[in-house]
Formats: sequence, structure tokens, C-alpha cells
Amino acid sequence: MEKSRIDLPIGITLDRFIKSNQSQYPNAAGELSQLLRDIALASKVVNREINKAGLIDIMGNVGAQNSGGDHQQKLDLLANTRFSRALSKGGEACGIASEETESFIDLKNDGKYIVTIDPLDGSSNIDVNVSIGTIFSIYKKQSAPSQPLTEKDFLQKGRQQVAGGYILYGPSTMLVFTTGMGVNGFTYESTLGEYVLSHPSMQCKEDGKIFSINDGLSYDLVDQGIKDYLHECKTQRMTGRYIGSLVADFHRNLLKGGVFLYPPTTQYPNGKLRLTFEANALAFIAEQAGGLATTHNENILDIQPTSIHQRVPLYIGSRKMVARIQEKLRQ
Ligand code: AHM
Ligand code: MG
Repeated sequence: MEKSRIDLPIGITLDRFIKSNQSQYPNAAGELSQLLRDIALASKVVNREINKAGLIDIMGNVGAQNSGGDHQQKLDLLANTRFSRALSKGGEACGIASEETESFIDLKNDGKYIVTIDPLDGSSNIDVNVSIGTIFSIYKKQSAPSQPLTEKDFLQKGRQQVAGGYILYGPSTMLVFTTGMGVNGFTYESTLGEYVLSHPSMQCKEDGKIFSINDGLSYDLVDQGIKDYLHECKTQRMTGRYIGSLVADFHRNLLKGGVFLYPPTTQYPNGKLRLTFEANALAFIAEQAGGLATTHNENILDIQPTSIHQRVPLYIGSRKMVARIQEKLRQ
């Protein structure tokens, strides 16, 4: 007999999940948990702004001041402000680097962690009601607690991440993250205002049938190996799927099995995506879910960054598909 709704449990909320897993981080003293909660809270505010974005025109707010005296901001800048504020108020993070700003911010407190964030990724989709995302990484500060932050604190290998995650603002909003103990996905229940565990222990299929690349780049691809791989995908009648929002493309492939490619092109000889703000967090998640993320010849997580805004070629998703790309590139 079908259960009535009242009999169905709500499930595990993000807060409860974080609390019950806190013992996994013996040296974290709750700060990491609080940091994740701060990010989750900011994402709820950003989610609200995204949801009402389409209404702003009819409500006559564009170009005007809102009741609080703030000028209407573009969503990506607004997301940047929301996340930066949430992280700076908490005290657990002592520094933030954002894709939206040139340099990092030293919050000048004694927090243990630094955060790198792409507050709203998928810029071409922001104004057209298509899925977009937030990507974040958490690292431990490397310089001594009493010392000011330096750029070096932000130039850590992806493998040094304490946590990595993303928020997908799609038909439903999801928070997916890892602290190195597997990957868990939470779906936002807007009437409760809570993220609820909906995808425990996420696993990426070893192989898949979806390849995701901007096909418009075909004539600008630099590597014959990539051209050959794409040809192979097509001769094998695989499915091409490309949203143009990294988080959304990655998330679909994580659930269904597939690979996402952003190779070097004539316009972007090092690829378009940023190591610190985009590739590392997703690579950490991919690997924790059994997938893989590489450049042409290196695991993304093993790259020593040389600058905060460094770009890298990115091949990420099902392990066998990424390995096949590597093979083609070596031929
Ligand atoms: P952005 O940081 O300006 O938003 O650019 C990153 C986005 C990714 O979300 C997406 O994978 C890629 O750019 C799409 O690029 P393209 O339009 O060249 O296909
Ligand atoms: Mg971006």
C-alpha cells in the first residue's frame, strides 16, 4: 500500500549530516562544518536571487535602487558579494579568492581555512534561465597562524583540498560536496529552507555514452588526438550533450556516465577553465566518486598552480572515457 506523505520521513538535513560526520575531522573542531554551513546558507540567498531574476524587469527594479538603497547588481557580482560576506562573517576562513576578483582577500583573522570560489559559473547562461552553478574549494592556510596571507596560500595543489563542492541552480537546487570521504548530494527543499540528503555516496559510472564539448570549437582545436577522440565518439553513436555551464554538464555526466572536455583551442591555448576556481573542486569530486580528471598528461589534482587565475585543459568524468582521451593524445 502506498504510504501517505505524513508517513514519509523528511530525510537527513545537511546540518544533521554535517554534525553526525564531524568526528571524521578530528582536527577541525567544528570550523570546517561551520564553513560548509556558511556556504550552504549563502547559496540559499543566491538561489532566491536567481529565482526572482526573471521577475525583476516586471517589478521595475532594473537600474533603480531597491528599498535598501542598493543598486540592482548583476547576478554574478551579487553572488560574489553574498558568498564573500558569508565567509568573512564566520571567522573560520581567513582568506578568500574569487574568480570575480583579481587578487585574494586577506580577512585578517585567525581562521584556519582559505576558500577559493567561482560564485556563479556559466556566465553565458545567467540571463537566459538556464542552469548555472557555484564551485568552491576549501584548503588549510599554509603560512603560520600569526603571519599575513600570501598568494602561496592559494596556490595549493588540488589534492590538498580539505573539501570541494558545487551548488547547481537548476530545476531543483543541489549542493554536492566531498571532504575526502566520498561524495554526497543534497537537494534544496525550499518550503523547509533546508538541504536534504538525496544522493548519498555518489558514484560516477566507470564508462559512459555522453561526451560534452562545445562543438563550435571544432575548427579551433589544437590537438589531433582530441579531434580523433571526438570522431570516435560520433562513429560509436554516442550522445553529445552540452549546456555550457560546467557544473550542470559535470553533474549530468556524474549521474549518467560521460565525459566533459574543454581542450586547448586557438583562442585559449591552455584551455578556458580555471584550475583553482573550477577544475580542482570538480576533480576532487570526480575522483572521490570513482571518476577521473586530467589535463593532457597530468592528473588535475597533482598540478602545482603558479597563479590564481591559471587556466588548464580539462577532461573530466567517467574513468575509462578520460583514459581513452589520454590514449588518443599519446598516439
Ligand atoms: P565563466 O567562468 O565565464 O562562466 O566561463 C566558464 C564556463 C563554464 O561553465 C563552461 O563549461 C564554459 O565556460 C563554456 O564555455 P564556452 O562558451 O566556450 O563553451
Ligand atoms: Mg567560471
